[in-house]
Amino acid sequence: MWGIIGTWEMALEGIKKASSLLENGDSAGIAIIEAIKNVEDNPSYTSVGYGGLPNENGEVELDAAFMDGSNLSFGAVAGIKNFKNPINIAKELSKSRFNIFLVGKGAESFAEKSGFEKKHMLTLKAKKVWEKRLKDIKEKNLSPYAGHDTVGMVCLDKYKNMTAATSTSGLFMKKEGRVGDSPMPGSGIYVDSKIGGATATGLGEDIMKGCISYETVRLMEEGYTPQEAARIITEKFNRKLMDRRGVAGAFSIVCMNKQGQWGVGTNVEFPFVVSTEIEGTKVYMANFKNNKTVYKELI
Ligand code: SD4
Repeated sequence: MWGIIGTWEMALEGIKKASSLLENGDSAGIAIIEAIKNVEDNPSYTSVGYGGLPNENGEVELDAAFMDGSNLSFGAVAGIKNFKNPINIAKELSKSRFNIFLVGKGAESFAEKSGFEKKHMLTLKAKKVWEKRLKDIKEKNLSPYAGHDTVGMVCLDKYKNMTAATSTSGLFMKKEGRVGDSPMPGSGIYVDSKIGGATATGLGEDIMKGCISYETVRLMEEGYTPQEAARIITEKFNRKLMDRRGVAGAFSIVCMNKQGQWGVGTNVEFPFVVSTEIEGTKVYMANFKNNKTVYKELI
């Protein structure tokens, strides 16, 4: 049995590619990286990799993480500039015993020394959006932070190994050096091949307060199905944020267990993509209705 689940519709092409790799017997490590790279390389997606929206200074700073659920190896970069595929660098770091999570200049010099491909990641389109937002913030008193999507995936291969990976440009108009949940183990990403994996997307500042990827995996370990685990964590955490802070940022989780069963939890409208050996590739739309996650297949 193989399977892969990913956040947002932008994951579709990459997931299709990963599915054929998994079907042909490639590993979850290889398949997930191909899927994430597909999103990083597409300039029409303005929240991941090339074409990602910049920070308030107009610079694209990227976060990415990779986790191997078989040995719990983890690697991540944050706030990295001018490298084409941050996910490749995160995967490389996951092979090390020490220094597995590098930020900013340190991440860049590691990437340069290791020979990773450099690229100026700000597209003309992203620059125009940034310029317009600067103007709107000044003239219309608009919030600078609206609009942000991370690609996160969890993958299971035929050999029962699981991986998880994330890649994002983070919050549009973020402060220089700001890091979200996506590269943080337990918050934006977690996987254990003996249980399952989860990944989150949404407002990193809030997601970090609940370590919701780890919590979802923990509930699966306790015997909950992925759908129950994702739903319970989402409802509980949303309530907690509302009770304690009076406000809850948008967040969503997707997860998969070691049998290839999957789940979704969200407090907003949230499309996601799943492909398994049994059900093929499908796009779903999840929603938060009466404090519960509901979802349906998109045609
Ligand atoms: C962050 N969680 O940096 C990311 C952004 C995101 O949907 O996923 N948005 O906070």
